[in-house]
Amino acid sequence: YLAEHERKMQLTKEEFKNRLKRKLNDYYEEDIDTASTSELFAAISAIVRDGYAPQWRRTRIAETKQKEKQVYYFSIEFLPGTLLKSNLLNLGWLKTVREALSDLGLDLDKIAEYEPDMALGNGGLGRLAAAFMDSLASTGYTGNGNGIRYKYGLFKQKFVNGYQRELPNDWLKKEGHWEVRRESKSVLVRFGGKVNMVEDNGWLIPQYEGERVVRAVPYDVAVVGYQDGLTNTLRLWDAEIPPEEELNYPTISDRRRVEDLTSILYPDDSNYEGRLLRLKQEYFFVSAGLQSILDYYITKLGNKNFAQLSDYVAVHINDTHPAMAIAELMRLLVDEHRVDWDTAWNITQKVMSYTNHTIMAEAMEKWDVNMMSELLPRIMQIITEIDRRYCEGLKGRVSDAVIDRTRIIKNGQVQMAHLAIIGSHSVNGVAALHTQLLETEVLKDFYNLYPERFNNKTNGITLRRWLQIANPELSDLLDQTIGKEWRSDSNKMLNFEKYYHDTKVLNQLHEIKLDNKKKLAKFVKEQTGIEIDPTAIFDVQVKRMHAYKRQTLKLLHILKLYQDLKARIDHPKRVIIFGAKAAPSYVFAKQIIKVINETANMINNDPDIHGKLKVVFLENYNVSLAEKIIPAADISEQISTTTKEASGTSNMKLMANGALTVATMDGANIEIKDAVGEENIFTFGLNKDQVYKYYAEKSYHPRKMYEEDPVMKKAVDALIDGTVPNCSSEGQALVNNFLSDNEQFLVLADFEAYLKAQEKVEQTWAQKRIWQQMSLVNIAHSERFDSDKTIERYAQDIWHLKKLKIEKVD
Ligand code: 26Q
Repeated sequence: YLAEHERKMQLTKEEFKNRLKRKLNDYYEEDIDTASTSELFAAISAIVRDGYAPQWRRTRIAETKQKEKQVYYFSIEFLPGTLLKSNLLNLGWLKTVREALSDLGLDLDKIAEYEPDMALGNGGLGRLAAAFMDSLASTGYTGNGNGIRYKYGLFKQKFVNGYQRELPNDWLKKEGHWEVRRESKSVLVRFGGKVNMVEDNGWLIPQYEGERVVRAVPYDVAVVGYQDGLTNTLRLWDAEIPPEEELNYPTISDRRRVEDLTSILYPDDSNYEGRLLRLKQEYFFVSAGLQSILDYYITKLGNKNFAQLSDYVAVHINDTHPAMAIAELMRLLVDEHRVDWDTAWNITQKVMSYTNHTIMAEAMEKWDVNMMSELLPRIMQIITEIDRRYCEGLKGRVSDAVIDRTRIIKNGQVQMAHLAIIGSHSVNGVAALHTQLLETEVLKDFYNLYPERFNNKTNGITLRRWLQIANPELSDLLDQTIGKEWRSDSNKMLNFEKYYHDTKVLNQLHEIKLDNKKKLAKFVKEQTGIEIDPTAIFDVQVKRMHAYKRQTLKLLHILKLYQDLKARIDHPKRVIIFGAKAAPSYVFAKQIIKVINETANMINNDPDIHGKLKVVFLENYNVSLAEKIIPAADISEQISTTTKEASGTSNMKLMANGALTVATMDGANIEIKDAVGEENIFTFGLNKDQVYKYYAEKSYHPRKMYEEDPVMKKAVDALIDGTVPNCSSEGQALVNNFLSDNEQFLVLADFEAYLKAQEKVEQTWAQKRIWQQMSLVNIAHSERFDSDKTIERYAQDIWHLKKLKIEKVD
């Protein structure tokens, strides 16, 4: 074990080498030159765990001693990616370990490749939760993550014949886990059965009959803060059969049902399906999390007065998936701890806060009342009572129509967003436009009722991962120009603008980008066999596959470029790079993948094109792949239908790495434009009023646009006239969609403007110096989207946290 003072002692290369030798010997009886990559990974990760253990303990001790308020971030998804390099970076060990390994003839990056991504999330929402965990620890707030330890992470994507195939992601099979099983902190979660309310000393308490009891066992993952930050905990729950209940699970299928609870992450992004297992998952981690919070409050803080709970505890609900936390906290307070309803409701509202991540109707969770009554009878009673009191409280004060529109239970369904808003003191959107749309459109009734609850918290990203880890060359350039302080104080990045006219720095920027593009080209060659030219424009769209994100608009642009090149109309060399998973049940998204793959195949093998255009669709886009692609991007495609992308976060990552953005005025793109100025971004497309006008007037007639614009018609027709081979039914599906008056995402309406924006891209590309200057401005201003700053705003405005002070040891 390590002595207390060792953390402070800077790890030397020699000391690291000694520890590595010892670990390899102890674990595997191997030496450095005989150990396999997996053994090296396991040994190094063990050294890292020893490295953060003292700070993890100190953080726990300081928490219970100082009793500062803590936030519990409840999220059904956490998407941290790999942890080895980020833990090394945050410990201040990255450079030393890299050099020590290199002395030994080993490559840290190769060893780090062994680690499977912790992919317990789909996309933006899960990645944001992981960034917030990192930022809470790094800024000194005690933040706890609460989620599910899925046995299988998000599926692995393969392409077979251009079609997406899904493979299981059995991430726990590999060695060197970061998690610690904490059996002593297990709690019981109850499902099903019947409830009877019986009187006990004048108190109505529930008696359960025939319910199933599941044991929730936490696995804790350390969240290592940067440098002198805290080491916080991400607590992920696994479901097991309680030892004392073994007899109640006689058959294999009974047992299987318990395992199933935490077996898979639902692979849906922005789409909701009312599946029973999903409802079980939601209640499972919510109940376990809240029970462990109250246990801590009572035993560790020695507090029995729940009226003060909100002075010590904030629970954050990440989208509606954990919204049952509101009913479950009521249940625990009223039934288990005998707090009267009004007091309990007061406490609950003060404790809870909620983030909305979408305005799309199909993503809004609604659970069937009958399903919920059967699975969670007491919770359903409590929600019914919350709803009854909500309606009663408003009766006569507002119109019946407003009550009807905003109540929780309607048409036999529980509206989870309504529960989340009614039970919280804070409701936030994730970018300025998104919050504005919540207030004026989607949630306007609620905004009129409770304007003080609404606030904006524009998303952020962790620059540590997206610059320091993913782009060390650019990070070194920042060090050499503006000094190293930007690494802990991102405001300093603004000083990079001072180099706007510095030819040497502009050239260095160019060289670094070229270098990153060469590395990606090598990777692309290995993965796909496709040769790409590092001097071409690398045009990147990486995000989930979804109609509203409009990868189809990019596809039409590709077809137009291809047709031009065939007709000997010249364009600068371009490589279009896609990364995108489709939800397995999302037929249209899968059709888009097939069509893009066939288009890529056609173009990449057409000798007429002379390699002027390449299309690369990389398989299995995830955090690790993002770390390879993003530093190599020249262009960032952020082309969602205005009003549909709540924020977006890949836009921020790409900007930080010097890519120039082609953007609709949607989500956080607007704030990127505000930060860099109109002249440093390529904007295009319908604005929000034009989009809403189409919807309100039902005046969208794309077929007319198609008939009247020969360029558009030619690009669209390529999908059905045999130009793009091997996908006639999928191509037809896309065209039918484009031409329908019901097409919600207005792809053709933005086509012409998009081409114009891309022409501007080409003109700018020809002016290398201007391009580098724009890139420099984008890098400098990415400081605005540092998730450390976002988390400071949550901590101050919503959670009311103070920073924890850890006694320095020397
Ligand atoms: C709900 C019910 C049942 C099954 C699945 C779901 C489900 C799962 C995931 C619904 C939605 C999601 C994910 C949503 C998401 O990632 N939204 C994105 O959040 C980002 C962070 O705020 C934003 O930047 C993106 O704009 C938003 O699309």
